[in-house]
Amino acid sequence: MAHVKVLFHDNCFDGAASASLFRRFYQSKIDASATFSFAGKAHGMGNVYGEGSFDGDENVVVDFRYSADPRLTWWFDHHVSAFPTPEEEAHFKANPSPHKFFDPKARSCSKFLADVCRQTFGWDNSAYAELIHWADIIDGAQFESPKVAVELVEPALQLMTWVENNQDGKLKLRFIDELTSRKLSDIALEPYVKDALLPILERHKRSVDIIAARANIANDVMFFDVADDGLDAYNKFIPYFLHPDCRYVVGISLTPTRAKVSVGSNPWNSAKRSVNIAHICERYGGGGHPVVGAVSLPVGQLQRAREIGAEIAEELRRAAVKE
Ligand SMILES: [Mn+2]
Repeated sequence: MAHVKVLFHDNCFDGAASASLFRRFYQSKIDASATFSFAGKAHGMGNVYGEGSFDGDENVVVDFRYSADPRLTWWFDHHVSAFPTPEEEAHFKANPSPHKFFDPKARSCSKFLADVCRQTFGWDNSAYAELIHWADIIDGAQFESPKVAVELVEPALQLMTWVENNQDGKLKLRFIDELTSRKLSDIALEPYVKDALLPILERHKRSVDIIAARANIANDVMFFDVADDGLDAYNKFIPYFLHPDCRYVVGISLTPTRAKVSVGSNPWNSAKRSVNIAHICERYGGGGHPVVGAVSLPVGQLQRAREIGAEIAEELRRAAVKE
């Protein structure tokens, strides 16, 4: 019996949905008897695929960066910074595989994977239409308004918030399983989600107040530093909810494992942008998408993260003035 190891973007709705969809696809079109294991991956500097990452008969990466490791057999990603080095990009181009797919224009890995597997392998994924729809809205930041994204009334948005905060490995697996076996509104009512969300939503409300207090706005760019506030995760749409007119946002935060510079552009501001945030972040060892990205540093380098954040905010302010 083949064992399929799936590595996915951790603490991300699109990552969990992609992992869940891949399993259903594989069971339905490749091997119904395969066994599966899952491991979440977080962005970081250097080689993120350590020893033991690719220990399955099939090793699959979804919604996360490429690896030239010959043991990688399936790959789906849409991150602009999917190739941390030119060598990896060259490797991908020189080694075309019928099981490795990359589209930096795709809004979500979930919809990309679902579309590719339908077109290429004849996979009927109509049973998962609700999940694919919401993963695409969430990862593509296609919410109607910042209010919808911050008030979190929709079950899918509650699940997005839960997955971004959940650190329980067993529940990650349960969640990945349920995403493609139950309705999103039913999962959102499960005690493991509902009970965990209560304090998270409380903290969410508090984080709106903290970010409001820390916001520093100039030239339509908002800069905020919550590293001293114990706010390690927050809804990335809060800045646009608070200041709908701002074009770019740079935030500094401190998690137990990293000092983080988050960079974003306002999805509800349609004026043309002259910068590519992924490229800006790449200059500092980070990455992401043209419209949102991040730079992660070790916890001990918070001061450096603050300097990088200030530099990026300055660069965005210069760009915003001209736009
Ligand atoms: Mn994604």
